Parts: sequence; structure tokens; C-alpha cells
Amino acid sequence: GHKSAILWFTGLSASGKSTLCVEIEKRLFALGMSTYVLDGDNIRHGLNKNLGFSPEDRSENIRRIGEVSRLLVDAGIITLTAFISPYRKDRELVRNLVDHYEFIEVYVKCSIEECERRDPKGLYKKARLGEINDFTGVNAPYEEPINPEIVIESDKETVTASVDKVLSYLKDHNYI
Ligand code: GGZ
Repeated sequence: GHKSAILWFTGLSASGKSTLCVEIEKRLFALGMSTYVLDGDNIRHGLNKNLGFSPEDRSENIRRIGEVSRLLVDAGIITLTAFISPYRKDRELVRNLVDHYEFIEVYVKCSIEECERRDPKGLYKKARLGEINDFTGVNAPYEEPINPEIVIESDKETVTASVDKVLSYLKDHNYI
């Protein structure tokens, strides 16, 4: 058996959260772990499709994702979440939903300049042109984690190195 946990990825749009979740999930799968990735595709298009990007809606988005994550962890599933989750108070709320060792905050740190350079969906460009209001990092806040369990510098390290860093954390703390 293994300890289950939420691996809570937080960071700007295009910082690399989803890529890391998918790659880490592959590695955990290869080790025989049961895992699940929550991301915009399976949450914002379904459970949370009535929510937008106002501060209130983002908080409610994170609260619901936290509750779903808690259920998955109770079922013994290593749960990886890939949401900007820009507000510290919302992340702390999720942290306090579960036992202390069950919440692992992973800060995917990436400069706004690099995120804008990547801009895979052209959203930063739209935000700069004034076509999207309240875009995180441009005209909406991102509150950096103060004491995250893991920091990934996605503009300085390779995906493989970042994945290894998370796997090492899980091994060193007896999750896997
Ligand atoms: C931030 C937005 C916005 C605004 C649409 N601000 O790169 P993406 O496309 O795939 O990731 C972003 C995603 C953010 O949704 P989250 O549920 O992670 O946000 S939060 O945790 O703050 O609730 C981006 C897209 O949705 N997107 N409008 N205004 N990102």
C-alpha cells in the first residue's frame, strides 16, 4: 500500500502545470499506483461549467476541486490537479480539507515573460489587446505560494528534471 495525496500544482497559465501532471501520472502508473488528473478539460467543461474567472468564481472553482480531490484521496487515489489557483486563501482552504500530509503544494514557477512567449492558446496576446479582462498575470493577480512543498522552475529546468524532482519527493516522504 501507499499513502495517498493531492499533488496541487499552482502557477500561471502556460507555466507547464498540465504537462507536468500528465508526465508524472505516467511515471506513477508505471509504478502501479492509481492516479487521477483534474484539469480544466474535465472540470471547467463539466462540474464547473457555470463558473467564469471573477475572483468569486475562481474561489468556488477551487473549493469544488478541493472537495472532489478529497473524495479521490479518500478512495486511495493519488490526485494531481492543474489549476492556476491564484489565491493563497483558496489553496489554504483545500490544504485544510485533508490531513496535513495529504496536501502537497507544487509551485510551477515561470516568469510571465516566458509564459507570454509560450502563449500556446494566444490568450496572453488577447489579454494584452484588451480582449480578455481579468487574465491572470496581466490584469488579475497571482499570489505566489509562501511555503510550497515543491518548487519547479519550469523556465530553468527540463520537464524530465522537474518530474524526477516530484518523484523524489514522493519517495523520500514514503508516498511511493
Ligand atoms: C486565466 C484563463 C482566463 C482568465 C480563460 N485568466 O492556459 P489555459 O487557458 O489552458 O489555462 C487557463 C485556464 C485557467 O483556468 P483555471 O481553472 O486553472 O483558473 S483558476 O484556478 O484561476 O480558477 C487559460 C484559461 O483557463 N483562461 N480565461 N481570465 N486563465
